[in-house]
Amino acid sequence: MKRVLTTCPYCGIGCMFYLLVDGDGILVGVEPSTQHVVSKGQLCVKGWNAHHFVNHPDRLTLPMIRRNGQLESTCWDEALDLVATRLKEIQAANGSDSVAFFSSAKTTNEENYLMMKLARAVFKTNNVDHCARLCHSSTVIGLAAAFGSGAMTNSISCVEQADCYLVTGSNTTEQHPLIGSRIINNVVNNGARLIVADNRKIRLSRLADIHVRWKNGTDVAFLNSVMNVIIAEGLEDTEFVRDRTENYEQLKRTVADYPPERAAEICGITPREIVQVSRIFAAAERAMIVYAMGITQHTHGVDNVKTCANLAMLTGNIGRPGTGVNPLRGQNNVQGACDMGALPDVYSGYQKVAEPAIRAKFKKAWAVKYLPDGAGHAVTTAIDAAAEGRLKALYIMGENPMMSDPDQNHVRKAIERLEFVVVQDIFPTPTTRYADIILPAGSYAEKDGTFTSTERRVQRVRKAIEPVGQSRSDWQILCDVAVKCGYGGMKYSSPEDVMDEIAALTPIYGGISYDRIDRVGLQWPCPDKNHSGTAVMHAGKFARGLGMFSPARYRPSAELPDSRYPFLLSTGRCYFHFHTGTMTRRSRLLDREEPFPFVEVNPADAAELRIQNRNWVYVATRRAEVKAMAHVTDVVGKGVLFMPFHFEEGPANLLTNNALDPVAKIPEYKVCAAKIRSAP
Ligand SMILES: Nc1nc2c(c(=O)[nH]1)N[C@H]1C(S)=C(S)[C@@H](COP(=O)(O)OP(=O)(O)OC[C@H]3O[C@@H](n4cnc5c(=O)[nH]c(N)nc54)[C@H](O)[C@@H]3O)O[C@H]1N2
Ligand SMILES: Nc1nc2c(c(=O)[nH]1)N[C@H]1C(S)=C(S)[C@@H](COP(=O)(O)OP(=O)(O)OC[C@H]3O[C@@H](n4cnc5c(=O)[nH]c(N)nc54)[C@H](O)[C@@H]3O)O[C@H]1N2
Ligand code: SF4
Ligand SMILES: [Mo]
Repeated sequence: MKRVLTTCPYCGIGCMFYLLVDGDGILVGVEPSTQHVVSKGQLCVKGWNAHHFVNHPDRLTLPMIRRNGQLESTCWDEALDLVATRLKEIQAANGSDSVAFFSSAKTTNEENYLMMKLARAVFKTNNVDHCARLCHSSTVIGLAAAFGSGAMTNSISCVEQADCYLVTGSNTTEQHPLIGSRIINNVVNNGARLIVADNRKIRLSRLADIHVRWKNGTDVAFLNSVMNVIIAEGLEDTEFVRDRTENYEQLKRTVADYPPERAAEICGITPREIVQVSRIFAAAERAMIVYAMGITQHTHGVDNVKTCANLAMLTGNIGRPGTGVNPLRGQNNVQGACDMGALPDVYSGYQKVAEPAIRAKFKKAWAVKYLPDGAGHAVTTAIDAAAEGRLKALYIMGENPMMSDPDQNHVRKAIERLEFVVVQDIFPTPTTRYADIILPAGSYAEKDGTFTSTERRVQRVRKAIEPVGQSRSDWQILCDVAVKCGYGGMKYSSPEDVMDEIAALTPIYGGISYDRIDRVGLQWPCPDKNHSGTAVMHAGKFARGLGMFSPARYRPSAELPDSRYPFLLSTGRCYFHFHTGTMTRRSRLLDREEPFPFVEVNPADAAELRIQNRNWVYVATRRAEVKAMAHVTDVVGKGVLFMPFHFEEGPANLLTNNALDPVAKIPEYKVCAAKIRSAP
């Protein structure tokens, strides 16, 4: 039996494990790494099952081309030729920005770097983005404004050193299990204080000192009010505010408008709860804010993030172990996809496309005469542009927008209107159905590369088996396309070559190389080969110099319940499935645990509507109606419905609203108006 050390392909925690390969080259299991800094011999249920989907019979094994409306298998040469010629033709006819690229937080750093290089160097467009748009784009923008860097400020090991947590909009034990278990241990064993702010009774709320069940979408009012109390009671960290921040007067003025009585009314809680949270949080020596999608996926997502940053700075909880503002990044390599510049306005390392000196550096390195300077389309605005006929072609690698983007009918119309769609995936998906060409990719188990985890740790991914069928690694496919386009600057002998180029061009990755991260990954910023990486950011000095207080005012969500649609529908995830289910629903043991699309309904609402547990129901919004199984449970508050978006046969994203945050362009997945009735 061969044991190959690699990194989990599911969540951003980045556990490393061994893939077990038998004598016939078949994956037979997973064994946790006892040496790994984060997993320490543990994995969650998805990690334990991460080998199952790889050899599933549904794997895409041959390139496919659409002929007379039907997808037919073909050879690589024809498929790659057609990708190159059609994209070039469309561009020649409609201009560079008529083509867009969706990169992938499932794929490696090297592959994300290559896709953004293909878009920029070969196709001369900044239309490149990925699912971070749907996830932490508010964080990238909000924390960059406050601190000068959009990443998690601290490390996973720091979680054990906090003496108080504010967990808000993060279902930590289900979505980031190995961070959730660290919080539980510290609360149970060491008496750390725990504040949970979430409408749902998540697992952590059972252990919380206080669980605040405010109305979804009212975080700015709540946190402003918490800061109002802290200032009123003189609990702020005066020294930190004086020495390390700017714009405090502005913050003070803004939060003065949020006394607890007013905020409590907006949030649907009591003023007393606000005062309690303020005192617990401010009293802590090391208080840590942990947040995820409940904060970011709103039309005021950036405001939510800035408000979290304000609270951390006001109380001096940043730049030390056990503190910080910690956005838990979701996908295995979403941190890396952002770091690699699979974003419409930056190259790798957040180097701005708008800056002439940066463009000059990349022009020289990539041996091209021209690189575009204007920001390109985001995932969400690309879909809107396609719907309006402004975008003509889309190259999608490792994303499933038909199921993950908001308002599925809108997405379908947009994709149908495109002249040419390339989809590069490991499985058939609702998105491949609309492809003109499907390129079969190798999974994480079939290639070398790196993923960057939520704590900015760059770790190795290693090839354990040969690619299934004729599938090829994404990095090879992208290079092949570039060659077919006549570009000579994307010929590499291995992903390691690509990482050397990344390190040379990307200051925060300057010291990363495969030999240095052979066993243990390094945390960026790691500027040179002698630097040992950075566990805690902003110690002594923020990345931007002084921390910037960026006060925000409460703005209601775009679509609120009314008499016709009286429920607030919130969407998200469950423990056993991952996103659009392409991998977990093909893992027998995982799908068995949660086999049906479901909606959580509060018992009081269910009684009124005569809905019983496990009844089938219809959930409807202004956009569509979806059938799902009712889970009658007080996990959700009265008037709130919660649906995960994992199920193709009951897709939550038929229902969601594609209203966007004006700056981050992130959709409001967490709030829309809905109604529910029994299915006959
Ligand atoms: N098992 C599993 N794990 C995953 C994933 C998966 O699909 N499955 N996906 C990964 C990815 S990419 C991501 S981004 C993360 C997401 O991880 P999380 O963000 O933790 O997951 P969600 O279920 O989207 O939402 C979390 C919580 O936000 C709360 N919430 C909703 N609205 C609000 C609000 O207005 N304010 C506040 N304070 N809270 C609110 C919800 O009640 C919910 O409990 O998980 C990662 N891990
Ligand atoms: N309603 C609602 N919608 C949401 C959210 C929500 O909370 N509510 N959350 C949003 C968030 S946070 C996120 S991150 C997005 C996720 O949105 P997506 O990224 O679109 O969802 P995934 O299912 O992770 O899609 C990844 C695709 O990559 C494929 N894949 C896996 N490995 C590889 C590989 O090595 N190579 C290639 N080429 N393909 C591969 C998988 O088969 C799958 O089709 O969803 C968003 N959508
Ligand atoms: S916690 Fe995340 S990285 Fe670790 S095994 Fe589970 S899904 Fe994989
Ligand atoms: Mo995400």
